[in-house]
Amino acid sequence: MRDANPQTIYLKDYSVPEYLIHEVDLNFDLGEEHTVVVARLTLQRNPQSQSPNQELTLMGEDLNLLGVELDGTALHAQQYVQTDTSLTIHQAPQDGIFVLKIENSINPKANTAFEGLYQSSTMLCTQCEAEGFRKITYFLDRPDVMSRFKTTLVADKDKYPVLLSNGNKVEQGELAGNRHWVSWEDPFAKPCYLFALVAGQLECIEDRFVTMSGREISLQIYVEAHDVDKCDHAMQSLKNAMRWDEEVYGREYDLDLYMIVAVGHFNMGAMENKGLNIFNTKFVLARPDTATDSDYEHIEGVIGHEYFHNWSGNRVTCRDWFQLSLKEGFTVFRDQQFSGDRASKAVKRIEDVNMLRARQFAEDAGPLAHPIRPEAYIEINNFYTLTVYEKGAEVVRMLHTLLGGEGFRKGCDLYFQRHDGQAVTCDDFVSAMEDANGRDLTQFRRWYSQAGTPQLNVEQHYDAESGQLELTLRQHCPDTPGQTDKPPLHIPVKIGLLNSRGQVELIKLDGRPPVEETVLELTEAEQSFALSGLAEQPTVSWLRGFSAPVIVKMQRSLEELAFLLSYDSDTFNRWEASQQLAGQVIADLIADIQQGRELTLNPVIVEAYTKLLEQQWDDLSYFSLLLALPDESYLASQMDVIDVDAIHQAREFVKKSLAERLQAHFLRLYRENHREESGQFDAGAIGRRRIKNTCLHYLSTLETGDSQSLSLRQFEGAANMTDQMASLSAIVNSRHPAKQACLEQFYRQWQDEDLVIDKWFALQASSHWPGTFAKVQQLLQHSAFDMKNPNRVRSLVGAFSQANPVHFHARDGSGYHFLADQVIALDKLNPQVASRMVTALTQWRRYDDERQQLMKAVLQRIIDTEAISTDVFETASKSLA
Ligand code: B3K
Ligand code: ZN
Repeated sequence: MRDANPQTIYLKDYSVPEYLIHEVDLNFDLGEEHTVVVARLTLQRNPQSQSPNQELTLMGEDLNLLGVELDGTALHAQQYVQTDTSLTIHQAPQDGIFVLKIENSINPKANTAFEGLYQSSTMLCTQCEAEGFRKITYFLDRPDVMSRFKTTLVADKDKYPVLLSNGNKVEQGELAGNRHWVSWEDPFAKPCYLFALVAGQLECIEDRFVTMSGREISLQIYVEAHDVDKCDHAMQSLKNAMRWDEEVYGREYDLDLYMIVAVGHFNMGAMENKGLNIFNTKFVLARPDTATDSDYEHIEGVIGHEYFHNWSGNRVTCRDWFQLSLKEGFTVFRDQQFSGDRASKAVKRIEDVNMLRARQFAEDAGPLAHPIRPEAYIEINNFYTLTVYEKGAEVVRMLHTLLGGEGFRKGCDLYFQRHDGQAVTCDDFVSAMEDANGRDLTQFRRWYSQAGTPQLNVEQHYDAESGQLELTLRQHCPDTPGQTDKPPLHIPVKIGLLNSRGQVELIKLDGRPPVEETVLELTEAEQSFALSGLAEQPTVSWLRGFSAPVIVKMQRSLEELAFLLSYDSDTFNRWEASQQLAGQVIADLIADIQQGRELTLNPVIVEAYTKLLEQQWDDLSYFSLLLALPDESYLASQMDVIDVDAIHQAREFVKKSLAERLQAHFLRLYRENHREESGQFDAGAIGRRRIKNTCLHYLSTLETGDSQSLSLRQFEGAANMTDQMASLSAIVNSRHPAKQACLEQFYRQWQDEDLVIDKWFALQASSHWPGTFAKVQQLLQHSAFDMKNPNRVRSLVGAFSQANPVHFHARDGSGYHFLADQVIALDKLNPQVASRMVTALTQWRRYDDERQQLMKAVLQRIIDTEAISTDVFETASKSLA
């Protein structure tokens, strides 16, 4: 391991900083291989610190120290001590303000980990969250140290004509030798993780936004010249997000300038640096012919997410990294609400829950399970997880459900008012919700400290004589690493009732006025609720809108599911019924495959689908979700021992059988909705494309001449990327004579568009067609593959290991060895991304013995690799533990 003794950091050890940094004055003399940083820090001993320590220890990594001055006097070597990770000043002043000047140099080009200052194509940019600022200069790199930053950038005028940092541009000038400089000042105190700088040859797209109080904000998106035609959607999304946050949360933007820069090399999606967001190009650039409808939606979602951070994250930030969900869970909830309001609420909720259940539930049930507020970590970058983000958002959503929209808004207002300019905790957030609403949320707080997905058993007992329905709920949270015997949680369970004709039956509970739906607040391990005045036994629609991140354990017959699929007025539960119905049909077929029985399709699903296909639908995106079979990953989560091959075979069998039986319907729907149109990003056009492409995928399983020419015609005539990708995917995942030719044609057409070529890699890497593994190995040697580019790595190695269960889990272990080889190679360049790739192996306990052994062996091989990073070490060793 690179660090022989990786240190674990504990939440319980938190103490306030010993020093505060009020002002930071930074000067960068920029060069790709040699950048000199001069930092003038105005410090003071923190009056709140009880520590007797008289030394000042700053964090710093990979820095070349050139000199230190204290209040204008150079310190000599005995007055400070340097280690690989720190700089300690002996006898730092204990009273009053003092100024420390530190000069150091760094090499951005050698920085392939993309943390700190690094090079992406011809530009220089930064990524500081969580702990990247210490790779720029020595600092108190912790979020509860908040400072006002002034930054001056000096660089060659031709190489770096654009020089950006946080806040407002205050001055600029020319220097000898074709150099220039620009100074920036950010009036808001911030933690250093929100610092950013960008230098490069960039084009700027400009617009403006007038805030609710009438202030005019300049909006700027910076991209490389060849991408200026792909920024309109991002700009519109930004304006939509700004308006939405005013209307829904009453939050206004605070600086006069909002900048977004798109960079091609980025470890994640985007970063909310104050006034200067830095984005992965994937979440900015879109043109109808280069980006799919989903890309358009994701761009709007991520632009919104980073914008919303300006309040939930920047104005009010985290006290320490254990509180990460304070800003991330809340901001994900906000971006989910935003996207739901912009398009279809029903579709957005289903997509979010689908992802949560397929991926976060697996994380919560595996060796890496942790609460949304973790208690210990080795490498904080490993804790930007589905749990902190997605489950964190569900926890905030439950507060919204329990307090109601208005109560939740009151809580948010109080939170922002009380803590503006502070670094606070998850507890502070819940306290604001309590105080604004006069509610006691003591028990609710357990959601922050308890890991694992709770299971809910529900039972109902109807008494015809009294007309009473008794609902009994039992909750249980399984053991997770380090946590057993968990006390009950406060769970909001939203329900509705349907009578035998499928109509709404009113709920009468505890003498309250009858309502169409209600939230049962489950707080005990077991609790009953009595509903009265029911002339017949109703059907209960449980956990409407997925009101809590739990697993409901109950048996429903296929007939009951078909009934709910036809009549449930809750759009989420109606979809849920479709998933459970198809899931049960597939589960029976899996058992047939495992026992060598012949496969026949249960007619219940054909009937249910026929009914759906015969109805008229307004929201075609929602309709296409009702027709989509559950993902293989979701089906896997339902099995005790995951049988990837049987899951795949059973699901394909259902898909093909449905296509055979319902061919005429699918073809009609396809024809009704197919247009050779350039992409129009509105709900109607997106819905048409979704339903049409869903039909195309069913039809392509038939592998008839007709179905093959249908996909080929769509591929050749496609004037938007959604249609082009959908048809190419149908072709690649079937026995199509034009497969190779289409792949080559696509590559030739798009070879200059990196994001489209990423799709080309990902589509081939996730294909279930035989021969995919050999193809993936070939693609690794392709001239367009680049291990140094995280998007490319994710599109090949990530797609193969995380979105291709049949081939990744090949019985001979070839997929596992392949992944281990790539992780080990990538770790030398980019530990953060390498560590993410390891998570494909984390669920090893869920597979059969043979696969378990193979997966364990490669995890061990990764751990035993010389000089493996602490990032990868933590993920791999905790996976094995
Ligand atoms: N806050 C960043 C994530 C930083 C990840 C550091 N490893 C993006 C976001 O969640 O908005
Ligand atoms: Zn975020």
